Amino acid sequence: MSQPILHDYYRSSAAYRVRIALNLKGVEYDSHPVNLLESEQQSDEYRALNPQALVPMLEIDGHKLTQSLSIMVYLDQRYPEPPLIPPDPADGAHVRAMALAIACDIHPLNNLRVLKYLAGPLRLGEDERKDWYAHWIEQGFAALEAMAAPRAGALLFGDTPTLADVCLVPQMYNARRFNVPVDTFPTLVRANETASRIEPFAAAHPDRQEKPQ
Ligand SMILES: N[C@@H](CCC(=O)N[C@@H](CS)C(=O)NCC(=O)O)C(=O)O
Repeated sequence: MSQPILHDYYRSSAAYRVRIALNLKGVEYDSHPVNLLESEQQSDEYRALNPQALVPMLEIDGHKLTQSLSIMVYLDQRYPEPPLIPPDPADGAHVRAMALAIACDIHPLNNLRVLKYLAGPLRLGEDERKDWYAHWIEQGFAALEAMAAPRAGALLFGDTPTLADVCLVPQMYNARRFNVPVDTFPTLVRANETASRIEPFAAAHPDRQEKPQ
């Protein structure tokens, strides 16, 4: 069976999640960059792979998988060690809630196609778009901080990496890239710093990926 292929973009935070998960599971893969700034995700060829025209997309075990959280659950079932979701049902629900708070309630509002729509049809200027971007991160991180703090350790849930940390690190990268202040979220900052020192997270960082020409 050939190696999995990740359709990837170095600065895509959803793809960054999947890179971290693949690295944590020790799964080697080939990266196929899709240049979002050149709208390669809109091509007929790519839409045939992913009708949503989004990265990531993972070809693995003869399957074509989309949606980063769904891909990570597949990886967790296919490669159970180390688990991304704690086995206790209530602990698992808590970890999934934190991951979903990022992946469903923060990230989609600041996606490239949303920002393009604000700039294009809605004619929002750069300052307004920056406010929009910061607003959803600040509101989402405030809630996540309150969710995480009671059960956090060095990471978002105890001291072992989970799906929640896998989603946090790319979102924190986005926040810092757009100069959104994060100092008021000490649990999130601590978890991000701890996770970023773990090699499977570090190796997935955008600075360590192939950049489009
Ligand atoms: N819910 C999807 C989101 C995927 C997504 O939004 N990908 C972004 C990059 S982070 C993308 O491909 N954007 C292209 C566009 O907006 O046209 C997932 O988790 O996989």
